[in-house]
Amino acid sequence: MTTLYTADRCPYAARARIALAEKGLAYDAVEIDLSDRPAWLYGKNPLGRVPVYEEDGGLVLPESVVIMEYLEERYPEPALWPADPAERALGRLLLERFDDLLGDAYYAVRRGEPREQLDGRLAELDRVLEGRQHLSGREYGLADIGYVPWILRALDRFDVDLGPALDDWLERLLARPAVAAEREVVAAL
Ligand SMILES: N[C@@H](CCC(=O)N[C@@H](CS)C(=O)NCC(=O)O)C(=O)O
Repeated sequence: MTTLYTADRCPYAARARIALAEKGLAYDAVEIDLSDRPAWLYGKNPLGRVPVYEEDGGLVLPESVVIMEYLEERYPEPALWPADPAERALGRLLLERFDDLLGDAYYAVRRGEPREQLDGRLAELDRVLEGRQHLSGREYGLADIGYVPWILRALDRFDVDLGPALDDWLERLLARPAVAAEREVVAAL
């Protein structure tokens, strides 16, 4: 059996949860108390962070993007990268620049800083989505999964306003059971 060391409140772990659900893969979820982490977690990830994905055969993978990419290569169906190489590249660019495009602004609000920068980032994402259905283009995929955990949490915690294109994108994503399940996780935090 596969194991995911995870935490409900962790949006990085949510990326792995959503990707696993989209692939229809069963796994044992081991919830980690991030305020009192077990020492053995550092044996699986020297940084002591979740998510960590582990297979019976011995493969141990930290880092949410690495886990998502591995799942995509190991279990190609259903595909979570678009067929078009340019759209894939665009999706990877969005994951690569996640901190600049959303993450840093989100965590600034978590630290109690004003929401202005986060509102600006959300407006940028709204503009990106004006011209496309999904973050990397025409098809749903890892770029969407890479961003939606923070959008769900920003709505729940900071009551942010989403522009119309971002709002439509979220509606499309929430029609997917894997993303709807993550909204339930957030609602129960
Ligand atoms: N780059 C990592 C970030 C993971 C991360 O920061 N996880 C947080 C919880 S959301 C954590 O474990 N924090 C504990 C720590 O940083 O010590 C990834 O993408 O998986």
